Amino acid sequence: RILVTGAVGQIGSELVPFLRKRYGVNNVIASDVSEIHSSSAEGPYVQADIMKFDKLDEVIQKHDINFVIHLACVLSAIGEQIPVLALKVNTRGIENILELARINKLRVYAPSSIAIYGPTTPKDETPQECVARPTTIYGITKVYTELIGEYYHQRFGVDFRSLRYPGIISSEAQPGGGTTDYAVEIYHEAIANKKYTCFLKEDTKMPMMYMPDTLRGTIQLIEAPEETLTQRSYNLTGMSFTPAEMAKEIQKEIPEFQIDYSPDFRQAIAESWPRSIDDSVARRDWNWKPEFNLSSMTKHIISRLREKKNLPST
Ligand code: VAH
Repeated sequence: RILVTGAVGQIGSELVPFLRKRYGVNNVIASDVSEIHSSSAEGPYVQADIMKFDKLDEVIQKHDINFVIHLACVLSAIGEQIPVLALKVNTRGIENILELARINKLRVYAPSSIAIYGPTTPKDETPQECVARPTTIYGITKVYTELIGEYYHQRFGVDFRSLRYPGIISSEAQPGGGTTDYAVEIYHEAIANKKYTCFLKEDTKMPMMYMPDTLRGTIQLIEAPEETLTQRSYNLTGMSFTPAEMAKEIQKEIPEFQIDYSPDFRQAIAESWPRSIDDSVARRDWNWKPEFNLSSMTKHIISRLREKKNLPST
């Protein structure tokens, strides 16, 4: 059975139902630090704090877990506001999961992020292998996640896999305190108020991906035969764009949409990251290929949001 930590977060909210459809509802145990959550309505949910080793061990034994998908972490923006929290949660969390994996022979999937790259990394088409000296606490903990995961793989034989996610955009769940959150908020604001004040400068280009591509790519890596893998953690991306380019696409669907810009502390975080990512190694090793671009994603999300708010389609 699979245990998903951080199941209530942006990725977890969509990955859990996706996994349940594929592997069976009762084979996917959702967990998060909060007591109960609506996801428990659609299948098994346990409250579990990733900082508590014994509690996690109890869940693993009780639910016969053999694979942990570890999503629980503190993202970049909140991390820069409370660095000590991000440092503790993001390092102790993966340490507990890997130790439990070593003892109980579990598989582990734990996302990394393009946030592992910093100001000294090439900004365009950042390659799979290059300098990764991040200047955010979140990025530092994701470098650590990759390195400690690779160590448990080569030293103890733990099947550890990871993807360096770009900013992830979804219509179903609100993001959880990241620097790329503007790319989710903007759609909701465009539908609700036909205007949005962006917390980044209009020309801030970042690597992004639409959630359906994220779900598919994650399953592809999880199910890839071990012998096809040349890395434990892969660069992955769908597209790159700026807030101005995003606003222009939205105006094709909502002509009266207006955007203005009021950069805040997250501008410096965004500028420390790459503008675009080279994911050719994932394409070579396990046939990765994104299906959505900015235009098709925008059309898809706006029609989805209109449906959810039962608004007319045009
Ligand atoms: C964040 N959404 O903004 C995350 C992600 C590359 C960005 O890691 O922190």
